[in-house]
Amino acid sequence: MKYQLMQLNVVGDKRGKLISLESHKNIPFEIKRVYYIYDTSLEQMRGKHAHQNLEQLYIAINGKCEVILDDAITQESVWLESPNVGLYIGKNIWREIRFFDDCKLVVLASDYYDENEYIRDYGEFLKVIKKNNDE
Ligand code: T46
Repeated sequence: MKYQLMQLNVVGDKRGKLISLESHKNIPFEIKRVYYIYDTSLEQMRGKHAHQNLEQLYIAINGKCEVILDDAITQESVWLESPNVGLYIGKNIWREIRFFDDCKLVVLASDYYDENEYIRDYGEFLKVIKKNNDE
């Protein structure tokens, strides 16, 4: 499964804490886009898709969230609940996200937004993975 929990270096002093994110230094891709999700609801799951060409890093800077990751063979659940932990997610991983405690999720992405590279149907996702494996 192409995901990794990454510990982010914290620079702290009596004024508070600071974390810096830099392409190809502590982030394993070039950051082309940053977006964030907030005002999240306990009842509403997000995600339910995979990306054919995108790598991302999730950071829960407030609250917590559960990310369910699926590579078409296994499903794993990862909890994010600290601003100094990032979750790297590679290409072709189906993900579903549940939010708790007013979670604010910052996402770094390796490319600009492109709806065409999303796979939003789980059956289609399984077909793409099978095709990739057959090639
Ligand atoms: C992911 C999770 C964590 C844009 O216009 N620009 C953007 O950069 C993004 C990410 C979305 N949008 C539009 C597309 C939809 O009309 O915002 C709307 C909501 O997007 P979506 O339904 O894809 O939201 P989530 O939370 O299900 O998924 C998003 C990302 O798409 C996805 O890559 O990993 O956040």
